[in-house]
Amino acid sequence: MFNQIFEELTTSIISHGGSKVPLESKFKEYFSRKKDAVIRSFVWDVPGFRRWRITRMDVGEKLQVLNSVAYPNYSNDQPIFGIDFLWFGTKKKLVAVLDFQPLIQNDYYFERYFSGLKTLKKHYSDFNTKKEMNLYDSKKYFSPWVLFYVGDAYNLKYSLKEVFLNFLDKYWLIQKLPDRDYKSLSTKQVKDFQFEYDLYNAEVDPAHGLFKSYFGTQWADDFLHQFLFPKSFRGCQ
Ligand code: BLA
Repeated sequence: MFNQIFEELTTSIISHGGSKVPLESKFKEYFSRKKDAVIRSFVWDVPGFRRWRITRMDVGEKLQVLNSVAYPNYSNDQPIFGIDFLWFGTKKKLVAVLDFQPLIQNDYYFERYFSGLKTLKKHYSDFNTKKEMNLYDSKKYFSPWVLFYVGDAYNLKYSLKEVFLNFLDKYWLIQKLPDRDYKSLSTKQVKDFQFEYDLYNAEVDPAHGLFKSYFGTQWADDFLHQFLFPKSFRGCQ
């Protein structure tokens, strides 16, 4: 599950000038003690971004995960790229979340950055899970047009790969928006919001328990604060 999407994302990053950043070995690949789970991560240096990370977790039929977050440079106030795909094979349950994660919730900002995502939201009507988010606050770093699917993977009308590729295309497009008279957030504001994103997510991320159960508390804490959300790490600049 998600192999093709992972390959497509990697290819697209490379075609946008991305190069791989070396990673500490315990974050690059880590096995559970019982060797029934493995988690692999990748970081890319992509023009226009200060960090683009991808994580895959493989627990066989029990669980497959593809998660990716891209933080634009502080000089750019565009939303953070975020996807979270989970496949619980034995339950046949797919959770798929794709969003342009907004730094702020306001119409002026939404008007600039969200026309592409709005179009996808209209088109992919399955990605309209009414279920309230119970772990995250849907007003914090989620847009009103978040593509959110929970359910049987086989009931999806569209292939997840197609949805993903269109989503990715729309995201690349917002990088090329002309300045016109757009009044962006300041570099300092972008930095503050991106830091707060890490702090907030390190607090609420539902993956922490999962990581703990497979990889132990120490590794789970390190992974959460040093890899997934490094600005939540005490001592970071
Ligand atoms: C839900 N994400 C989840 C759940 C898990 C993860 C275990 C609960 C699924 C369930 O039982 O229904 C797992 N999250 C992970 C993993 C990583 C992670 C393994 O960060 C890291 C490798 N989450 C994101 C990003 C988005 C996101 C970038 O990390 C947004 C695009 C969204 N995940 C998201 C949402 C839910 C979720 C909205 C549903 C939570 C809810 O209902 O409140």
